[in-house]
Amino acid sequence: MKTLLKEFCKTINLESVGIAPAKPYLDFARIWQQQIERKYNSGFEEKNFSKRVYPHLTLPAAKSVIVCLFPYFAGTDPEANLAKFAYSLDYHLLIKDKLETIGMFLQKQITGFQYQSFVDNGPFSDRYLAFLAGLGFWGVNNHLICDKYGSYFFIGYILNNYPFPPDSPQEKTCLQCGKCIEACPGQCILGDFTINARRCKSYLTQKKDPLTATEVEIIQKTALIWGCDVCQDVCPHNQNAVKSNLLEFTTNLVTRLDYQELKGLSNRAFKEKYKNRSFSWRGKKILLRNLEIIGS
Ligand code: B12
Ligand code: SF4
Ligand code: SF4
Repeated sequence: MKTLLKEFCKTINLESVGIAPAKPYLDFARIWQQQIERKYNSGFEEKNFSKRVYPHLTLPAAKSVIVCLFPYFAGTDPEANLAKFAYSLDYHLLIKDKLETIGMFLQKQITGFQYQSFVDNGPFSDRYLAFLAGLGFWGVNNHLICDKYGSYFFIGYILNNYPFPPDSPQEKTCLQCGKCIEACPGQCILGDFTINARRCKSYLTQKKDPLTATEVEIIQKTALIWGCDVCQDVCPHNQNAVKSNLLEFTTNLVTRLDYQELKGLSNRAFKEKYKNRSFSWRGKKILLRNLEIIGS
């Protein structure tokens, strides 16, 4: 069944697919507990600690997790003021669609197949699942990295009740060159494979509460008004990253927002125009605030 699954995934252009076990994620629990105690969590993560650790709380019959990588690198636009992960149509919608295609295929093959699919919004750490499924290795910059696509990929998964045999994690880590630590505008990469998310520019561009002077300074350090790519762009593992083979991520791109254009849109017109873009989830006001901070 695992071979059949992988063959099917290839027909929808998914090359990197692996299996993580549906057992308590105790290694992750230790790291997550430490991040909460140090107040280095962003607040965007799943709030229920037990749900992050015990898969059976989400799907009582869970036996395995199918994990897929979705490469999104489409080149770098030097004029961009959005981070690369936001260039395409909303990845949540694109990926959910593909995961549902896989789920429905398996429902036809396996009697009583139960599943739930997630991307970004699920209870677990997506990176940790992809690590367990053997799809990549840890970077000091916090990313999960793979040989072909570097770290420019999203992670989606299908928690399910079929006992697909798990894959083995990779034993290597990133080159540990330290370039990301040096270049990070928030100086928040701690060197032990974790970050202080509350100083991460990506977080600050999404933060709705008022910003402190230090937070404004962090945002001003680079030109992006949504997200941050510095720790990926400087990473040697991304220097030869291959362009995404998924057309959804290389076409219909928006790389830049214009202050005057945005200011001229009513909230309704903004929603209508950008509702299918991931950068719209915090609303027009936050994007305008960031454009004002950057001064572009
Ligand atoms: C909250 C969140 C954020 C927050 C906090 C990020 C953070 N690093 O914690 C903010 C807003 C800052 C953010 C920013 C970004 N995010 Co984000 N985010 C998430 C989210 C929703 C939860 C992450 C989380 O739980 N963090 C808590 C920490 C402790 O967990 P973690 O980062 O998942 O993984 C750590 C542990 O697993 C630990 N670990 C566990 N086991 C082990 C074992 C060993 C041996 C080691 C060494 C480490 C280790 O190491 C990891 C690093 O600390 C996930 C989706 C999801 N549900 O998982 C996406 C996710 C992590 N984000 C993603 C992306 C693309 C980004 C950005 C690149 C977007 C951008 N361009 O601006 C940046 C990158 C910033 C960075 N350096 O991490 C992708 C990452 C894909 C990848 N290749 O790694 C994810 C997985 C979404 C997805 N499904 O594709 N994000
Ligand atoms: S820049 Fe260097 S230290 Fe940072 S993740 Fe890449 S290889 Fe690791
Ligand atoms: S995304 Fe930017 S601010 Fe966040 S850790 Fe990476 S370089 Fe630092």
